[in-house]
Amino acid sequence: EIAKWNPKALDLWEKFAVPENDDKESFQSSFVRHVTSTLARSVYNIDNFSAYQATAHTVRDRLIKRWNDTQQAHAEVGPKRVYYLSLEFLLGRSLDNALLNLGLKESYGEGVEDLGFRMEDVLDQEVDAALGNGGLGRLAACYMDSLATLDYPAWGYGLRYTYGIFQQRLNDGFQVEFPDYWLNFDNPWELPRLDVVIDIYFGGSVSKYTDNNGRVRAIWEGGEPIQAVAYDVPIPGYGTKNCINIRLWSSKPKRKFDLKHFNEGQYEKAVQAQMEAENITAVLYPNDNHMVGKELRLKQQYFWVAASLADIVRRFKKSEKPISDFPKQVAIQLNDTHPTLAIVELQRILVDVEGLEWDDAWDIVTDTFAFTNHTILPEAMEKWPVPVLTYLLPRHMQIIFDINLFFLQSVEKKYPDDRDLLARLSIIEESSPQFVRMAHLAIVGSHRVNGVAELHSNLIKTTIFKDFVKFFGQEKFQNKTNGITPRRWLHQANPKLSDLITEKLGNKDWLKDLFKLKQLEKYVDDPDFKKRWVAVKGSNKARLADYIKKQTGISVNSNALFDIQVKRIHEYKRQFMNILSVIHRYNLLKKMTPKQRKETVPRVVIFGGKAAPGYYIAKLVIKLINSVADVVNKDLSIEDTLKVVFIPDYNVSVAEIIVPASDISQHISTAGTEASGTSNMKFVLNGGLILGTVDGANIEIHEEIGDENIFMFGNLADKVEDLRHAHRYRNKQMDPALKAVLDDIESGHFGDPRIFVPLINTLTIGKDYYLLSDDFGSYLRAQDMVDEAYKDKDEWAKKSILCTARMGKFSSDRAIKEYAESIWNVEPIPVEEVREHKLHE
Ligand code: 7GP
Repeated sequence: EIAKWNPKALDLWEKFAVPENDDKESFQSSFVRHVTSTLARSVYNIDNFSAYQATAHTVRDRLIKRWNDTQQAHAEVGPKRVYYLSLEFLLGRSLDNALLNLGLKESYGEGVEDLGFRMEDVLDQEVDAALGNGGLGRLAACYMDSLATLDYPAWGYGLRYTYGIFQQRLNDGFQVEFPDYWLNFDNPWELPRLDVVIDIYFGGSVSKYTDNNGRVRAIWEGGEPIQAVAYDVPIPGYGTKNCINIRLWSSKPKRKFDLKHFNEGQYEKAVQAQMEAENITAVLYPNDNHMVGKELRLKQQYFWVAASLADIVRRFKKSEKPISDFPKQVAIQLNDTHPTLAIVELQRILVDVEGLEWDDAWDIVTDTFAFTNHTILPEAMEKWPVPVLTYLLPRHMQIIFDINLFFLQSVEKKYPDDRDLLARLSIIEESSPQFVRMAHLAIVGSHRVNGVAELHSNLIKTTIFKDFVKFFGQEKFQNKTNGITPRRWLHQANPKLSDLITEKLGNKDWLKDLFKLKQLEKYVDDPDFKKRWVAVKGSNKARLADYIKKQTGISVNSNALFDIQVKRIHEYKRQFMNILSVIHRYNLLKKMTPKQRKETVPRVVIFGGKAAPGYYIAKLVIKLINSVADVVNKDLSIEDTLKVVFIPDYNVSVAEIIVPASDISQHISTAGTEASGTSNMKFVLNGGLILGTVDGANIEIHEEIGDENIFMFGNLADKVEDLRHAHRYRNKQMDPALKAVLDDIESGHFGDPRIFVPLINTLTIGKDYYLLSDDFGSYLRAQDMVDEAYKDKDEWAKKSILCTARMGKFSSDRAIKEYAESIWNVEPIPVEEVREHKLHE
């Protein structure tokens, strides 16, 4: 207010504002100031890590400015906001990304060099923010980048885990897990909001009372509160001043100390409550595509959605609009079923706290929420025991029963006497104990439900959610094919290719409109361009070869075909089939004459990925890969025609080195099991071809890039059930090539074969659920086609260019626009325009 009234003060505020158009010098002055004042160091005791911190703090200052301006603009306009609720945000590193999105990379790079450092080394000091498992968490991060870039008034809500996804190391070829204590040093990418604190209750009891209008109402009085403290993570858009927010909640005890116990001399008991409160956000559950029914996980979920909803409702109330306007101001997207309790919590707030009638409240709730499903794997479907919910959240359990009752009554009305239908649709599974089916609750409480690729969206409509489609109709069920951000996955990860593209297209517009890459097609037959394209790929392969040497000690030939499969280790993703085909290849190479070997294409087969700590079979796959690598890499007789590498601790920043370096990457899930996949998009965008099954987004990538530029194989999704049936009841013959490979393992060729018995049993006793045997033959044939195609370097280069050129569809910008237009109904709010407008007022 003072600034407004006093022009002199206003001038001062302007003069000393954080600079908007930064240059080398303003960077250096801020850098030195942060070294001196923030880090308490000097030129005599500063290392690369301190240089990283000083640079990060300088960028942080700029981010905070933009973040504030953005929030202020939103507050002025009062638009409908979208809230993305995700239990995982797999952000990776922030410094490089922020420098590029803010357009500061060049000036700061020069600035830091003058001061005696190399930007590359500085960037390399940062630890990943690894608050996610895999696809679902990384998708959330890409979506936040697009929401910011497209100027949408959006917020992310998540948890600030003290321990992110574990670090993976190898011991004798076995995975061992180490805690990821990522907050060991200060984290410049968050703003602690110790003033934004919300009390969260568990347990307690529900009582009934009669209100002034004579209606019976419920009131929940929870037990001891736990505090949710907000930590805000600014997310800058590319080429815009907008900077949005991810709000992560951290748990802490409300009362510091239990005085009663303390006075009784029970010190341990006194601190116990404190520790239990802090436990809630201590650790990310390390399971991908798999539900583990731990009570602490359920507490995490409620803690997070209750804090987020309290925050959202508080912000809505500031607008002073009537509560019936809530869905006009608020869209909430549920990233899978993890935040489903938000539906129940909003209903509770509207009915119990705001005093609305049930039906009016329920209309608001369903108009507000939309739900994305990310998997059809049965073991990933969330369900919670009714008894556990009843004692942790007694009022919520009542509300769930009421939601179910009213829902089933409406089903009964439309389809009288179809009791099987009622049982199939019910939110409650009538087992003993009973369970709450979270996906059912999410569907009933949302106005839109979507899958993440065409095939997946069709499959959920015809399988797991079939009865819901029958009841609610088709319109409620949509497809939103996933996308990835080209800023991180091309511009940042592959600077050489980005420069080449920008030079050819004449500007960087393609980074905001990825369909512009189409213009590259003009140059597919330009020999000079092709040569440069191939040189970029070569240098990215050399960079990866260096990384492999450093991490594993293995030397690989960068002229070989780089064949990569990096993703979480899971039976449905079939890394097992890949390593079995490597053994097959190795045995062929050994039988060849030197002349024949000379004519074959040398390969480096690269694996990476974490197995959930309790996933025994997945861990055996890692061990088998390493055992095969040990034998193959030592065998001089095959003359460097084959190398096998397992890169440890695959994560986002490692992916940024791996993705630009592929010739071929593998996406070989059993048809119908991989909902979409997103790394497939990243590899192809970087000019890598793919070898894949007819599954997930592979299908749409194929549609875009054309038959000649992709290697597809395997049985189709609609055959899977019949094939499984045949394995179960007809003792299907195993593919002979596969049988030979298994015999080779059992002979002890790759170390003590007893270790691998349970793994091999999945194909025999286990009836080969993921159909390796059925796809093995066509997989080997597809591999041969890859080898053949790679021999024609010129044609391969052409394919590579066409891959990149045709990836426009897979930008997360396209995906986010589709969500905004057909689910959320939100509009962009460009901060700069709002500020201009204000100046003219
Ligand atoms: C993954 C899917 O497995 C992957 O195919 C998809 O690309 C990704 O989500 C993003 O949509 N699912 C998970 O990561 C997961 O854990 C269960 O889903 C909740």
